Amino acid sequence: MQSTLSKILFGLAGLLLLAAQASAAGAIRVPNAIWAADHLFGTVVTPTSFIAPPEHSVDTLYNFSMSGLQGQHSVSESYPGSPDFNGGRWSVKIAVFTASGMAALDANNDGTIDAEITNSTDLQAHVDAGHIEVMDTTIYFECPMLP
Ligand SMILES: [Ca+2]
Repeated sequence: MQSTLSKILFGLAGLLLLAAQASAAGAIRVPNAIWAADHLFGTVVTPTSFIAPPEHSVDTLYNFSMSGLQGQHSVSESYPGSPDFNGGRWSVKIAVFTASGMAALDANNDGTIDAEITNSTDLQAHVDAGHIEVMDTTIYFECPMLP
């Protein structure tokens, strides 16, 4: 019992230490993070997040981390140079592959998408075809898109 509690507390301390290190570092550069308009942008992860911003002040970022397939980077509907780009302020949506989507996009059934979706137009086509379901979240955060 006490051993378990010690492990939990030790684990929490480790997490806090990691968070402190990330905070001290300020920002973490991540190359090749976000697809938009067939270009793979890098980003800088910062601890900046916010709650319920006005809809016009954010762009949609589709996250595939719980999609059911490996190998698909996030996809953005907007990007630097696009007239409606909000500078890297994001509203996150979760994209999940359906059974027909997995059959279509992972034909060799190895758990990794055969060819990545590289723009929001193609993503929407897959949604319309029933390959992807999109779920809203209340996750909002800021990270830039770097060429
Ligand atoms: Ca595959």
